[in-house]
Amino acid sequence: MTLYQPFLDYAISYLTSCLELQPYPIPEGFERKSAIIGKGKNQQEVVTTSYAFWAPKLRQIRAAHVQGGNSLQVLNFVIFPELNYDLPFFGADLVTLPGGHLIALDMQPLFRDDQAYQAKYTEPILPIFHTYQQHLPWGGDFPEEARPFFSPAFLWTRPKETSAVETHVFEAFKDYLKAYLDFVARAEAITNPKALAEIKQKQLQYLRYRSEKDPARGMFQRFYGQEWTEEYIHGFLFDLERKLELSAISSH
Ligand code: DBV
Repeated sequence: MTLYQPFLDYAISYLTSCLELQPYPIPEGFERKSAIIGKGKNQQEVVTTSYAFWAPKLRQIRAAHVQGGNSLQVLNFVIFPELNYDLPFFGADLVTLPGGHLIALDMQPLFRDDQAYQAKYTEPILPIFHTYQQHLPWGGDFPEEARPFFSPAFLWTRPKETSAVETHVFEAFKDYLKAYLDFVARAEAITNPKALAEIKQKQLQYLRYRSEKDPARGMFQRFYGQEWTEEYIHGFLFDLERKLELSAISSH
Protein backbone atom coordinates (compact mmCIF):
# COMPACT_ATOMS: atom_id res chain seq x y z
CA MET A 1 0.00 0.00 0.00
CA THR A 2 1.39 3.41 -0.92
CA LEU A 3 0.72 6.78 0.71
CA TYR A 4 -2.01 8.08 -1.61
CA GLN A 5 -3.71 4.78 -2.56
CA PRO A 6 -6.26 5.17 0.28
CA PHE A 7 -7.13 8.67 -1.04
CA LEU A 8 -7.73 7.30 -4.52
CA ASP A 9 -9.72 4.30 -3.25
CA TYR A 10 -11.84 6.53 -1.03
CA ALA A 11 -12.55 9.02 -3.83
CA ILE A 12 -13.59 6.37 -6.33
CA SER A 13 -15.81 4.48 -3.91
CA TYR A 14 -17.39 7.66 -2.53
CA LEU A 15 -18.07 9.04 -6.01
CA THR A 16 -19.47 5.67 -7.09
CA SER A 17 -21.86 5.73 -4.13
CA CYS A 18 -23.35 9.16 -4.89
CA LEU A 19 -23.00 9.69 -8.64
CA GLU A 20 -23.92 7.77 -11.75
CA LEU A 21 -20.26 7.31 -12.59
CA GLN A 22 -19.42 6.40 -16.20
CA PRO A 23 -16.06 5.47 -17.68
CA TYR A 24 -14.26 8.34 -19.47
CA PRO A 25 -11.91 7.28 -22.24
CA ILE A 26 -8.20 7.26 -21.48
CA PRO A 27 -6.08 7.48 -24.64
CA GLU A 28 -4.29 4.25 -25.51
CA GLY A 29 -0.90 3.91 -23.86
CA PHE A 30 -1.75 6.24 -20.99
CA GLU A 31 -3.65 3.96 -18.59
CA ARG A 32 -0.38 2.71 -17.20
CA LYS A 33 3.18 3.79 -17.90
CA SER A 34 6.32 2.53 -16.28
CA ALA A 35 10.03 3.33 -16.40
CA ILE A 36 13.14 2.32 -14.49
CA ILE A 37 15.02 5.28 -13.05
CA GLY A 38 18.31 5.57 -11.18
CA LYS A 39 21.45 3.51 -11.47
CA GLY A 40 22.82 0.34 -9.90
CA LYS A 41 21.48 -0.28 -6.41
CA ASN A 42 19.31 2.82 -6.61
CA GLN A 43 17.26 1.53 -9.51
CA GLN A 44 13.59 2.08 -8.98
CA GLU A 45 10.49 1.45 -11.06
CA VAL A 46 8.18 4.47 -11.43
CA VAL A 47 4.64 3.61 -12.43
CA THR A 48 2.00 6.17 -13.40
CA THR A 49 -1.59 4.97 -13.53
CA SER A 50 -4.55 6.98 -14.79
CA TYR A 51 -8.23 6.86 -13.88
CA ALA A 52 -11.09 8.73 -15.51
CA PHE A 53 -14.86 8.99 -15.24
CA TRP A 54 -17.67 11.34 -16.05
CA ALA A 55 -21.06 11.84 -14.44
CA PRO A 56 -24.07 14.10 -14.94
CA LYS A 57 -22.85 17.74 -14.49
CA LEU A 58 -19.20 16.59 -14.40
CA ARG A 59 -17.36 16.51 -17.71
CA GLN A 60 -14.25 14.74 -16.48
CA ILE A 61 -13.17 13.28 -13.13
CA ARG A 62 -9.59 12.15 -13.45
CA ALA A 63 -6.63 11.04 -11.43
CA ALA A 64 -2.95 10.49 -12.11
CA HIS A 65 -1.18 8.33 -9.55
CA VAL A 66 2.62 8.19 -9.62
CA GLN A 67 4.30 5.52 -7.52
CA GLY A 68 8.08 5.29 -7.32
CA GLY A 69 9.01 4.23 -3.80
CA ASN A 70 8.74 5.98 -0.43
CA SER A 71 10.15 9.29 -1.60
CA LEU A 72 8.23 9.55 -4.88
CA GLN A 73 4.46 9.45 -4.55
CA VAL A 74 1.99 11.75 -6.30
CA LEU A 75 -1.77 11.83 -6.60
CA ASN A 76 -3.15 14.57 -8.81
CA PHE A 77 -6.94 14.47 -8.78
CA VAL A 78 -9.15 16.99 -10.57
CA ILE A 79 -12.87 17.26 -11.32
CA PHE A 80 -13.83 19.39 -14.33
CA PRO A 81 -17.52 20.38 -14.39
CA GLU A 82 -19.56 20.55 -17.58
CA LEU A 83 -19.46 23.95 -19.23
CA ASN A 84 -23.11 24.69 -18.48
CA TYR A 85 -22.52 24.77 -14.70
CA ASP A 86 -20.81 27.48 -12.68
CA LEU A 87 -19.26 24.87 -10.35
CA PRO A 88 -15.65 25.30 -9.24
CA PHE A 89 -13.01 22.68 -10.07
CA PHE A 90 -12.15 20.19 -7.38
CA GLY A 91 -8.36 20.16 -7.31
CA ALA A 92 -6.03 18.02 -5.23
CA ASP A 93 -2.29 17.90 -5.78
CA LEU A 94 -0.76 15.52 -3.22
CA VAL A 95 2.97 15.31 -3.76
CA THR A 96 5.75 13.47 -1.92
CA LEU A 97 9.29 13.98 -3.21
CA PRO A 98 12.72 13.48 -1.61
CA GLY A 99 12.36 17.05 -0.25
CA GLY A 100 9.14 16.28 1.61
CA HIS A 101 5.38 16.47 1.27
CA LEU A 102 3.54 19.19 -0.62
CA ILE A 103 -0.24 19.34 -0.41
CA ALA A 104 -2.62 21.51 -2.44
CA LEU A 105 -6.36 21.07 -1.90
CA ASP A 106 -9.05 23.45 -3.11
CA MET A 107 -12.31 24.11 -4.88
CA GLN A 108 -10.78 26.23 -7.57
CA PRO A 109 -13.15 29.07 -8.45
CA LEU A 110 -14.21 30.17 -11.91
CA PHE A 111 -14.80 33.74 -10.70
CA ARG A 112 -12.28 34.39 -7.94
CA ASP A 113 -13.19 37.99 -7.18
CA ASP A 114 -16.95 37.83 -7.58
CA GLN A 115 -18.62 38.34 -4.17
CA ALA A 116 -21.74 36.34 -5.01
CA TYR A 117 -19.60 33.49 -6.33
CA GLN A 118 -17.51 33.47 -3.15
CA ALA A 119 -20.62 33.44 -1.00
CA LYS A 120 -21.93 30.46 -2.97
CA TYR A 121 -18.79 28.34 -3.33
CA THR A 122 -16.13 29.52 -0.87
CA GLU A 123 -17.83 30.67 2.33
CA PRO A 124 -19.45 27.26 2.98
CA ILE A 125 -15.97 25.68 2.85
CA LEU A 126 -14.24 28.13 5.19
CA PRO A 127 -15.19 26.29 8.41
CA ILE A 128 -13.65 23.08 7.02
CA PHE A 129 -10.58 25.02 5.91
CA HIS A 130 -10.11 26.59 9.37
CA THR A 131 -10.48 23.22 11.10
CA TYR A 132 -7.60 21.72 9.13
CA GLN A 133 -5.45 24.81 8.88
CA GLN A 134 -4.77 24.51 12.63
CA HIS A 135 -2.91 21.27 11.94
CA LEU A 136 -1.73 22.09 8.43
CA PRO A 137 -0.18 25.58 8.33
CA TRP A 138 0.28 27.63 5.15
CA GLY A 139 2.98 26.06 2.99
CA GLY A 140 4.83 29.25 2.09
CA ASP A 141 6.44 29.86 -1.31
CA PHE A 142 3.75 29.75 -3.92
CA PRO A 143 3.77 30.98 -7.54
CA GLU A 144 2.11 34.42 -7.52
CA GLU A 145 0.63 33.94 -11.00
CA ALA A 146 -1.26 30.84 -9.74
CA ARG A 147 -3.11 32.86 -7.09
CA PRO A 148 -6.16 33.79 -9.26
CA PHE A 149 -6.90 30.09 -9.67
CA PHE A 150 -7.26 29.34 -5.96
CA SER A 151 -9.98 30.21 -3.46
CA PRO A 152 -9.55 31.72 0.02
CA ALA A 153 -10.17 28.18 1.31
CA PHE A 154 -7.04 26.89 -0.42
CA LEU A 155 -5.31 24.37 1.81
CA TRP A 156 -1.62 24.64 0.91
CA THR A 157 0.77 22.95 3.27
CA ARG A 158 4.05 21.05 3.52
CA PRO A 159 3.64 18.59 6.38
CA LYS A 160 6.87 17.45 8.03
CA GLU A 161 5.44 14.16 9.19
CA THR A 162 4.00 11.45 6.96
CA SER A 163 1.52 10.73 9.75
CA ALA A 164 0.01 14.21 9.21
CA VAL A 165 -0.67 13.24 5.59
CA GLU A 166 -2.28 9.97 6.66
CA THR A 167 -4.52 11.68 9.23
CA HIS A 168 -5.22 15.42 8.78
CA VAL A 169 -4.67 15.59 5.04
CA PHE A 170 -6.75 12.47 4.44
CA GLU A 171 -9.61 13.83 6.58
CA ALA A 172 -9.42 17.21 4.83
CA PHE A 173 -9.49 15.48 1.44
CA LYS A 174 -12.65 13.57 2.42
CA ASP A 175 -14.38 16.69 3.78
CA TYR A 176 -13.55 18.81 0.73
CA LEU A 177 -14.76 16.04 -1.59
CA LYS A 178 -18.03 15.66 0.35
CA ALA A 179 -18.60 19.41 0.32
CA TYR A 180 -17.89 19.45 -3.41
CA LEU A 181 -20.48 16.78 -4.09
CA ASP A 182 -23.02 18.82 -2.10
CA PHE A 183 -22.37 21.69 -4.49
CA VAL A 184 -22.75 19.33 -7.44
CA ALA A 185 -26.06 17.98 -6.14
CA ARG A 186 -27.46 21.50 -5.84
CA ALA A 187 -26.02 22.95 -9.05
CA GLU A 188 -28.50 24.02 -11.69
CA ALA A 189 -27.78 24.26 -15.38
CA ILE A 190 -26.93 27.72 -16.67
CA THR A 191 -28.79 28.76 -19.82
CA ASN A 192 -28.02 32.47 -20.12
CA PRO A 193 -25.75 32.80 -23.22
CA LYS A 194 -23.59 35.55 -21.70
CA ALA A 195 -23.01 33.51 -18.52
CA LEU A 196 -22.23 30.41 -20.61
CA ALA A 197 -19.66 32.33 -22.64
CA GLU A 198 -17.99 33.55 -19.43
CA ILE A 199 -17.81 30.04 -17.99
CA LYS A 200 -16.25 28.69 -21.17
CA GLN A 201 -13.69 31.46 -21.17
CA LYS A 202 -12.78 30.81 -17.50
CA GLN A 203 -12.57 27.06 -18.03
CA LEU A 204 -10.21 27.58 -20.95
CA GLN A 205 -8.11 30.06 -18.97
CA TYR A 206 -7.72 27.51 -16.16
CA LEU A 207 -6.94 24.70 -18.59
CA ARG A 208 -4.32 26.71 -20.43
CA TYR A 209 -2.65 27.81 -17.23
CA ARG A 210 -2.49 24.29 -15.85
CA SER A 211 -1.32 22.65 -19.05
CA GLU A 212 1.33 25.30 -19.69
CA LYS A 213 2.59 25.45 -16.11
CA ASP A 214 2.12 21.83 -15.08
CA PRO A 215 4.68 21.44 -12.26
CA ALA A 216 4.95 17.73 -13.09
CA ARG A 217 6.16 18.31 -16.67
CA GLY A 218 9.87 18.08 -15.77
CA MET A 219 9.35 14.92 -13.76
CA PHE A 220 7.33 13.20 -16.48
CA GLN A 221 9.83 14.20 -19.17
CA ARG A 222 12.67 12.65 -17.17
CA PHE A 223 10.78 9.40 -16.65
CA TYR A 224 8.89 8.91 -19.88
CA GLY A 225 10.27 11.36 -22.46
CA GLN A 226 8.97 14.56 -24.00
CA GLU A 227 6.57 13.13 -26.55
CA TRP A 228 4.71 10.95 -24.06
CA THR A 229 4.57 13.82 -21.56
CA GLU A 230 3.07 16.40 -23.93
CA GLU A 231 0.47 13.94 -25.14
CA TYR A 232 -0.38 12.97 -21.55
CA ILE A 233 -0.82 16.63 -20.55
CA HIS A 234 -2.84 17.81 -23.56
CA GLY A 235 -4.57 14.55 -24.48
CA PHE A 236 -5.55 13.42 -20.99
CA LEU A 237 -4.72 15.54 -17.92
CA PHE A 238 -5.98 18.84 -19.37
CA ASP A 239 -7.95 17.82 -22.44
CA LEU A 240 -10.69 20.46 -22.76
CA GLU A 241 -9.23 22.21 -25.80
CA ARG A 242 -8.90 18.90 -27.68
CA LYS A 243 -12.49 17.97 -26.79
CA LEU A 244 -13.82 21.35 -27.93
CA GLU A 245 -11.96 20.98 -31.25
CA LEU A 246 -13.55 17.55 -31.72
CA SER A 247 -17.06 18.78 -31.00
CA ALA A 248 -16.57 21.72 -33.39
CA ILE A 249 -15.63 19.25 -36.15
CA SER A 250 -18.48 16.83 -35.48
CA SER A 251 -21.11 19.59 -35.45
CA HIS A 252 -20.25 20.69 -39.01
N1 DBV B 1 0.77 18.65 -10.56
C1 DBV B 1 -0.17 18.63 -11.54
C2 DBV B 1 -0.18 17.31 -12.09
C3 DBV B 1 0.76 16.54 -11.41
C4 DBV B 1 1.37 17.40 -10.45
C5 DBV B 1 -1.10 16.93 -13.20
C6 DBV B 1 0.36 14.25 -12.17
O1 DBV B 1 -0.88 19.59 -11.85
C7 DBV B 1 2.41 17.05 -9.55
C8 DBV B 1 1.13 15.15 -11.59
N2 DBV B 1 2.87 19.20 -8.36
C9 DBV B 1 3.26 17.99 -8.90
C10 DBV B 1 4.64 17.80 -8.67
C11 DBV B 1 5.09 18.95 -8.01
C12 DBV B 1 3.98 19.80 -7.83
C13 DBV B 1 4.07 21.08 -7.21
C14 DBV B 1 5.44 16.60 -9.07
C15 DBV B 1 6.48 19.25 -7.52
C16 DBV B 1 7.30 19.89 -8.59
C17 DBV B 1 8.74 20.00 -8.16
O2 DBV B 1 8.98 20.46 -7.02
O3 DBV B 1 9.58 19.62 -8.94
C18 DBV B 1 -0.41 23.09 -7.07
N3 DBV B 1 1.70 21.79 -7.22
C19 DBV B 1 3.03 22.00 -7.04
C20 DBV B 1 3.23 23.37 -6.65
C21 DBV B 1 1.99 23.95 -6.65
C22 DBV B 1 1.05 22.93 -6.99
C23 DBV B 1 1.64 25.40 -6.32
C24 DBV B 1 4.54 24.01 -6.38
C25 DBV B 1 5.06 24.49 -7.70
C26 DBV B 1 6.10 25.53 -7.59
O4 DBV B 1 6.57 25.79 -6.49
O5 DBV B 1 6.43 26.06 -8.67
N4 DBV B 1 -2.22 22.60 -8.43
C27 DBV B 1 -0.87 22.93 -8.49
C28 DBV B 1 -0.89 24.19 -9.30
C29 DBV B 1 -2.14 24.48 -9.67
C30 DBV B 1 -2.95 23.45 -9.12
C31 DBV B 1 0.31 24.97 -9.65
C32 DBV B 1 -2.52 25.65 -10.48
C33 DBV B 1 -3.76 26.04 -10.77
O6 DBV B 1 -4.16 23.36 -9.24
